[in-house]
Amino acid sequence: MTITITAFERSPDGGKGLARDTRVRWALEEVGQPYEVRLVSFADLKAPAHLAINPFGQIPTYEEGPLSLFETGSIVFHLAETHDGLLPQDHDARARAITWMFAALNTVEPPILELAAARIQEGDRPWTEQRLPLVKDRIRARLDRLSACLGAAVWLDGAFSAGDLMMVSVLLRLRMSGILDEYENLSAYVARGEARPAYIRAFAAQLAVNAR
Ligand code: GTB
Repeated sequence: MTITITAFERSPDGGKGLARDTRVRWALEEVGQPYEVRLVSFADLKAPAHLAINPFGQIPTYEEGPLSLFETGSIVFHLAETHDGLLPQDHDARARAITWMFAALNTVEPPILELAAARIQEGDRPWTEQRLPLVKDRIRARLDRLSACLGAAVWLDGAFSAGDLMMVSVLLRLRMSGILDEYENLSAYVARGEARPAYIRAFAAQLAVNAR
């Protein structure tokens, strides 16, 4: 069955790969599944046809025959469960890899999203100058622990998994801030993720859309 995902017809990042369709593209490439992309405008996102697939009017979405999904975490988890390559077979190792997916989305990403909001949506507020250092320190509190946990390991728990795919994707959003450079092992971890052939293909595919 054909897999169709949605992505911005023009991503605000101009092709840096930060919009979340890149995470889904990466997972699809890791498991070797071909896919089609329906490009949507910001107006399309809030139109009834798209709201029927994602009630929040966002990308990415995933359609495969009668199955229609939204939420990047759920889509990547679905791909990892239905194909080999993104989750270990061993029951406990699988549970730990899934835990890292949740940790990426629920524990590490929220302060990173706060920083983006503080800069982009709230950048002109009089309190932004005072707020930014606080938000950055909340990110560092997470990265301090993540860095300690990763140590000198290649991936978070043995072989590369959907947990690493999600964690690397989340950390990539920090690159412009310079905070990632404060953590040598996390910078190297992200670079290893970006060097994976599946990531390179996913990045190139989204860039091809946004560089037009
Ligand atoms: N929890 C949802 C998920 O994980 O799928 C969040 C999805 C989401 O935030 N989608 C964003 C969206 O559709 C695009 S990815 N926004 C439009 C809207 O809400 O109306 C977030 C994003 C967008 C742009 C950049 N960028 O340009 O750097 C980075 C990340």
